[in-house]
Amino acid sequence: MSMRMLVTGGAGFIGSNFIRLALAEGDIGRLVNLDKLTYAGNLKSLADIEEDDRYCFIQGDIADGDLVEKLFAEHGIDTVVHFAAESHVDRSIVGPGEFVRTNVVGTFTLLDAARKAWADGTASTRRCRFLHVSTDEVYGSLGETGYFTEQTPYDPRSPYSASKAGSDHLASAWFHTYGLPVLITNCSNNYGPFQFPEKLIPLIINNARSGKDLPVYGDGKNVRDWLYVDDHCRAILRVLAAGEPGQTYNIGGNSEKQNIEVVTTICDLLDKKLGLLDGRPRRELIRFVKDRAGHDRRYAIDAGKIRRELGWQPRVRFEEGIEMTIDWYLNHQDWLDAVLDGSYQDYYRQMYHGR
Ligand code: NAD
Ligand code: TDX
Repeated sequence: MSMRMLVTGGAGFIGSNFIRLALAEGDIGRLVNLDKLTYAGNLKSLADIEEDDRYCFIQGDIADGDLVEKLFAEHGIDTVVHFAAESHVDRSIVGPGEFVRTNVVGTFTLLDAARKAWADGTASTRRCRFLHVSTDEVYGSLGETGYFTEQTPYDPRSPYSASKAGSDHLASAWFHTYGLPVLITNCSNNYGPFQFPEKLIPLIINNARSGKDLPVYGDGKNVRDWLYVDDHCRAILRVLAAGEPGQTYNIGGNSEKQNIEVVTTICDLLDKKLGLLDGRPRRELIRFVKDRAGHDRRYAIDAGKIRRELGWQPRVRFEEGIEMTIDWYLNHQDWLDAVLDGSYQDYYRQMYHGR
């Protein structure tokens, strides 16, 4: 039977990539996208699918219980893919309240609406799934060696990761206590088309293209494990199709890089594609700035479980993915202009002023 799916946060980076893939390749009868359209959400990211008969968009807040319950009933939802969140670590340091509200209270509201909706017998007649999308940041920070597995104890360090850890525990509790068919995925840093240019990769592409400073926090040697967004979305479809409720699946890109390597790679590729900037290499724009408070040193995922049990592994190597991403941003200046409105420019000035 085709899925009747509620996607939350579908106007954001990963959610919009997921909706596009799910409509193209998933068995979808209905897909409702519930998104508040914060600064991070933009319907321009979904312009090519908005006419699809199976798709509808609802602007609203995941913490609005009445709205969420109405959506379950009206659309006969049997599958939830929960992306909606405040997602940027730097913002969580300056304003943690919204992270607790959306990530913790919002997740609770959705879990409870699913529990009520599926307790009416839906789950006995249809296959129901609640997939909670989370992050490797809940596991804390690694030293030079080792990997996060599904057994790694939680040790969140930022208000963002603490709020995600809280939401993961709620999701897990709704499985154990109420039998809600919950699946949790914890993935590493995503990159690719439609990522808001406050995150490292699109920020550096955007600034380096036009000759602005490139802020690198601390010594630039923090390590992230980069996952191409399409690979992540394919993993989510796979977990929905074959994952076991109550289980957690780690999803990683097998592409560990120091931040400084990522930044210099982008500079060199842009020099090659666009030519030098006034005769100078873009690496000269790099500025080492004050470190992020509580900056996790290294993240790296052991994605062995999802590979062994569900047959998923990443297809895109970082070298290919970063080139595709740069080309996408160079060809979508209209999208960048649309998402970078005045409020973001103010935030950016505030963040970097005096660093
Ligand atoms: P994003 O910031 O690009 O998008 C978040 C979306 O959620 C936006 O469209 C926003 O409008 C919406 N939203 C925010 N608050 C809302 C609310 N209260 N009600 C309804 N909608 C709301 O985020 P992303 O990078 O696409 O991340 C999606 C999910 O994946 C998040 O849960 C994040 O924690 C997780 N994740 C992201 C990454 C990454 O590298 N981007 C890595 C691991 C996990
Ligand atoms: O200007 C910058 N300079 C810089 O050196 C920015 C924005 C970041 N950095 C560093 C900090 C990190 O070590 O680059 C690394 C990546 O930073 P972000 O893009 O902010 O991502 P990160 O903090 O690692 O978190 C991301 O991956 C995990 C997402 O934002 C989270 O939502 C996800 O859970």
